[in-house]
Amino acid sequence: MNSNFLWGGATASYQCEGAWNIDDKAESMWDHYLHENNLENGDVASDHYHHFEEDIKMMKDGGHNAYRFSLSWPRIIKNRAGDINPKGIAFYNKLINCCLKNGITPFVTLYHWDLPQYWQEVGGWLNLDTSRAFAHYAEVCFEAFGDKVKLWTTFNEPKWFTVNGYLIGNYPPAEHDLQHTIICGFNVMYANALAIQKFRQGKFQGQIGIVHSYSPIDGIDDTIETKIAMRNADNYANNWVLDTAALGSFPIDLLAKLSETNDISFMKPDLLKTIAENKVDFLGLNYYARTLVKPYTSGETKMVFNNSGKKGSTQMRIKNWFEQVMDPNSEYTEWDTEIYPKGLEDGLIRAYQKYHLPIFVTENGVGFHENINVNEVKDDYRISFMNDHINALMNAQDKGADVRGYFTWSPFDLYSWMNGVEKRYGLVAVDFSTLKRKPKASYFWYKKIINSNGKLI
Ligand code: BGP
Repeated sequence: MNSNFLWGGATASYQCEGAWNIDDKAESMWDHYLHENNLENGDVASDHYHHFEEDIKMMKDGGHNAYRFSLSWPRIIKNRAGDINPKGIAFYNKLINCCLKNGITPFVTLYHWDLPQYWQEVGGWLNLDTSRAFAHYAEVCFEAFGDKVKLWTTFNEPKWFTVNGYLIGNYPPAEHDLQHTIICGFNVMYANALAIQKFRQGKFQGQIGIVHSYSPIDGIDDTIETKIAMRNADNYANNWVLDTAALGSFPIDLLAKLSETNDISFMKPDLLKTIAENKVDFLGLNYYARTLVKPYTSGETKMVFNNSGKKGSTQMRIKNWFEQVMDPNSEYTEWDTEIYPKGLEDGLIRAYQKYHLPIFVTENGVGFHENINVNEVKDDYRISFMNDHINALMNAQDKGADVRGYFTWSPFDLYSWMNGVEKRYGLVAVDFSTLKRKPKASYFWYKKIINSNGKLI
């Protein structure tokens, strides 16, 4: 492992900060949606807003040399006019300074899903003004923090929040509408390009990338039908984000297939030109699992995600595209996530061979129900998961992939989008009633791995 390799953990503002209405923060679409529907929310979450010094100290003591976190747009920009909230800027300055003081490289995500509600009210990502406003917000952040932050990413997982928000209906605004899914996806990729344009025009130092929820595609056999299904699945799951961000254009066969059923005339030439001209410097890949597919046989599109932690409820079939299958020989978590480290190795090699860009594994981890009322949580399952995935990363490096960092999701317990505080991912346990922190066994294990720079894997 190169001595500059980044070892750390990743979080998202909404999932850990709490302080949802403090210091003039505006409401986010998640605040609004969860309050309105009376669902478990992140009003307090891990209260990182008031505990960040303790959390960062814990990272430092755990050997981390980097921290991936996101900035909250509604904490920084007050309204649609674009007015800046100085208290929001002050908070993130404190957080970034704390990282630097502890020898931790800040790795900053501009958008991890907490859209300001004042933009959602005028159509959110269906409105191109939101894309333009995102570029303004990005520029405010580059100017405010650019002297200290050198690694930026625009969006966390455009595919995941677009599909969950507009197709599956799990996330706000909870729609089931393919046309809106396509418009949202396009406007987000356009916003990504606009933010990169601001970064280049302002001659800010450092690098800018995007984070993708990467699910490498495997097929059940080698038939031509399965290969077509794999290509459809890859276009659906990966290519519309990665090709567009890294190569500057949407896959042609994807656009052709979409235009059979939908109107894509809103993808105007001037917008496509901006996308083509503003590409990323690196890729952030979040890896949880691969997708194993077979050809579509029959039935309407059906997408059900396991939000209950009860095995066997996941289903994904896209009419005339592909169907997802579970591998009877694989192990799955209670949330139906396949535990498949080889997918990370394969995926890193495929992504590097296709895009020739540096890659950071920006999230990798596993969620469990855990009893934290013990002296130390003995999370051997997490240790074995991380061990096997870091090993897979190193195999990919050995085979030539330029992988520059690994961020575990998550350095401490936080709020999970659909499962609240039930589904724990952290290396440090958080008692959500007292907000006390306590390292789990995986924290000490990760520290040894980092201190050996991966040699102990
Ligand atoms: C990723 C998101 C994270 C995080 C993680 C685990 O897709 O970027 O924000 O939540 O998944 O997901 P969950 O909490 O739903 O299990």
